[in-house]
Amino acid sequence: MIRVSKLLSLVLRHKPEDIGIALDSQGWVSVPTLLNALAANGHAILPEELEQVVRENDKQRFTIRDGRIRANQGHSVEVFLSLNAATPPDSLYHGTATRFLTSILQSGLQKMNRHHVHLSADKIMAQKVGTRHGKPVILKVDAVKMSQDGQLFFLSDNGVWLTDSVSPQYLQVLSDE
Ligand code: HQG
Repeated sequence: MIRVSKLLSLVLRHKPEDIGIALDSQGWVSVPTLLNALAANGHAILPEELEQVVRENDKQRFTIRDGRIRANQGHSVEVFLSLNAATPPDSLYHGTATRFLTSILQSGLQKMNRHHVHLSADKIMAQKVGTRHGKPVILKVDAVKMSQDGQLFFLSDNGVWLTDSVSPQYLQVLSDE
């Protein structure tokens, strides 16, 4: 399951060309096209298996709708997800690795290879995201101040808060509690 999920992340967010598919401008590809391409590349899975992976994915990373599938966020390829701007909670969190701190506190959170900076409403999720990169540290983001200053936030279909960048003045390093 995790193997299929990782493969879906790869082809639906980053490298559709690796299995010879193209995503439409909003990131969708038809389910039969995807399944045929996966099979042709040595990863044959049944439609039911795909549906199960999507349904049971721990972070609800994908959506199947009207016979098509797409990733809900996290792309590096150009896609327009038509996200709606939304009002965030007062504080959001970003987990990163301690070795990135100096740079982040100097130049703010940048989207790096993705389309947005990814933020979460809860610290535990931020901790997990940070751990992916090394020794984790959590940054608290003053989302209410950012909104007041006119910066837009978007909420992905799977509950990830997205924004363009976060300047250092909105960041606070949380000490271990
Ligand atoms: C860091 C996963 C130096 C940033 C997660 C992060 C998330 C800077 C890394 C989603 C920086 C980028 C996204 C700066 C940012 N200087 N480093 N100025 N600004 N960084 O993977 O947020 O499992 O692109 O702190 O759960 O870690 O894929 O972003 O450490 O939701 O669904 O640059 O990916 O979801 O790393 O993770 P990433 P992320 P999935």
